[in-house]
Amino acid sequence: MRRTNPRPLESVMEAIRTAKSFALVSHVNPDGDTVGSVLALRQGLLQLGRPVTLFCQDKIPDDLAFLPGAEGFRLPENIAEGEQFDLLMCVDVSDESRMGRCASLMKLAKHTAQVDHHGTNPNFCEANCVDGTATACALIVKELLERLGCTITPEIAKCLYVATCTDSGQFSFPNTTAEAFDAMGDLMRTGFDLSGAHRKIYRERDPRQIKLLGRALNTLAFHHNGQIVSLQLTKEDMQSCNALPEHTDTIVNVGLDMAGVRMCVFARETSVPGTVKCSLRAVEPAAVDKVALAFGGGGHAQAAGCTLQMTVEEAVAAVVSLMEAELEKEE
Ligand SMILES: [Mn+2]
Repeated sequence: MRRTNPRPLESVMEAIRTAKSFALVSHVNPDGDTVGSVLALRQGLLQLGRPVTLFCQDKIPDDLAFLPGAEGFRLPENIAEGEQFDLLMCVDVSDESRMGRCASLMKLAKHTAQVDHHGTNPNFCEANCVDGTATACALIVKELLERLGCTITPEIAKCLYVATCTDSGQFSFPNTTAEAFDAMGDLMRTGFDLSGAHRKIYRERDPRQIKLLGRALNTLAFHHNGQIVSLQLTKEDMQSCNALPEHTDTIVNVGLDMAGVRMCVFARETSVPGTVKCSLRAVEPAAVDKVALAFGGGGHAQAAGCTLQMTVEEAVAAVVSLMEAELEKEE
């Protein structure tokens, strides 16, 4: 561990030392960081010889299911009569509402603690360690486990790697720090299977996703001198690939993977007749949130969405025309 200034983990460590049982909570719509961090923390706490239960209100995504212990997450509703925990720990949960229905577990715990890396966290637990400069919550968990005297096993390393890699855009986002790379060195020394873990999260796709992508790419069209890209799928495309809506999740991003492209819309017919879902993306500083908002949707500057009542062709034309207007504003 190369950090010279340790994080203020004392109150969290004290809460852990005095607890005989733990409940660990991941945030809603769980991502690699909240799942990987909880699973690493679980294995460390098990080394201390005390029972650990995991909770998340939503299903763990399929691409994270290979992480050790991922099958053990419980729904907050599946709590046994009279079940209690000494310490409930929130991991990567930026505020109480991010627990969703798991927030009801707070009152079943004798004490609460958290580790998090969202600077806006209001310190809603009794013991808090929030470091907004940490690349991923996993780096705080790693320091916590080391200071508790736990061994970073290859299985723990795999969880911490997946958490840090996914929250940093494979070590490319501005939140990527030297500490993240130092930590990776420590994790590599455990001998964990880096290539295998990377393949699980970034390469292995459901065949239906690839088939759908192929169909969507057949509709690839350029607008506004190649600065706007559109992609679309019909109900028939979905049915012939036997695909679910979740299999379309990353298609819109492919539209941005070309030089000169600044905005992309991916439009998909839903099972409701005449209803089209649109995903919008932009390359900074271009922004699509106002476009989504104009159609009653919403989101972030570079990732937004909306639902339109028209044909898929009409939806693409409508969104592209507002995208053009956005780009023309700056010209
Ligand atoms: Mn995170």
